[in-house]
Amino acid sequence: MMATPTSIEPPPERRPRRSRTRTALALGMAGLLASAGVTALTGTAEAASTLGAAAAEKGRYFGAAVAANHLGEAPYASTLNTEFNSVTPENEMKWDATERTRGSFTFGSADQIVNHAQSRGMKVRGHTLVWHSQLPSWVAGLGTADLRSAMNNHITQVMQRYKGKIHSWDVVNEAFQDGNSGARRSSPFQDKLGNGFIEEAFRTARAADPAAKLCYNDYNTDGVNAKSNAVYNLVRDFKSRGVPIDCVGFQSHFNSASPVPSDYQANLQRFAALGVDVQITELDIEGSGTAQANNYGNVVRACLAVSRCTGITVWGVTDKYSWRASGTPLLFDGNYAKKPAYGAVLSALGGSQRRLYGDVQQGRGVE
Ligand code: 9MR
Repeated sequence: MMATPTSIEPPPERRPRRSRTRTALALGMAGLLASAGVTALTGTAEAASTLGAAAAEKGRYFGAAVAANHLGEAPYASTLNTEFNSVTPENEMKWDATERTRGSFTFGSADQIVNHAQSRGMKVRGHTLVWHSQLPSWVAGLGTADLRSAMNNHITQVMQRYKGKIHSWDVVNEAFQDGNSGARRSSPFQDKLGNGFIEEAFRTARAADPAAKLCYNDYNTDGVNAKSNAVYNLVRDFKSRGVPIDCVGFQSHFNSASPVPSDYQANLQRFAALGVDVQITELDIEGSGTAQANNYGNVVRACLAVSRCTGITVWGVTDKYSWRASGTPLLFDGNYAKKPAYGAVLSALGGSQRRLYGDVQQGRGVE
């Protein structure tokens, strides 16, 4: 069977519409080829060949955390631009980046990422407004009344800067303790403003940018446990009292000590049943090869099985710049080559990798 090399095809948007007869013939042929182990043929409806496009066909986004200072690296930018349709600034929107000195806001690096994304039609997740970490020391030094007004001002200024440009905001990040207590974590906000600080932050956030989805985001909440129960109770309480909250972010940082929980999907589902979207916000899974690929595939399938799981963000583009690079937890290796995990994610999303003409000549399969 001759196959036209994909590389000479125009992109889908410039291809003429096919007649119904041709499509039917092509589909019939695709069936025959599928039974011969060939996944697709030029001339059939093509599976999406990038993470973003495949996720979009499932009504989801597929994003990556990005760092402004890597955008000038050609393979970094081209991998980002080709594969992802959402970005999260990895550090650039945090308090220490945006308001290092009280009342003096700096948005240069965050602007760079937002502009990069907007000019390419990518969504932006805002990360993060109220968090105990990466917090300039002046915040911890404030008294209660000043801290309240500083928190609300910070939320308002940062959100208004990007009003209308942010799909979802991590309004409050990591407010609960690890372990079995289900208690709040000590932070300047918790210690001085008390339990009500989360509600106050969300109310302020809703007023600052009513179009943005407002998320609570945390780690070690990926399965059913004391910490996720505490978050669940918070969200249930907010929904019952009309406190604005639209989504819960599950960071999903996994490794052998903290594997993908067997009740991951069930946990996502129970939150969704409260009437919020769920998002996988910082996914990375340490490991390599088939084991890593299988874990990634399972995470993606869990999200797709939950209708309110609206998107997945991996916490970086390449292993090279991961916050835990030695664990090689991402989808592209340090040379931007696609790892087995990439293939598992793409295939779980219903996509398929495009083969080049050289692959056809060498019998590696065709499209
Ligand atoms: O990936 C981020 C890394 O570059 C920073 O040094 C670190 C500082 O705390 O934050 C990392 O991102 C964290 C995210 O903002 C919140 N969840 C945990 C992430 C990994 O530590």
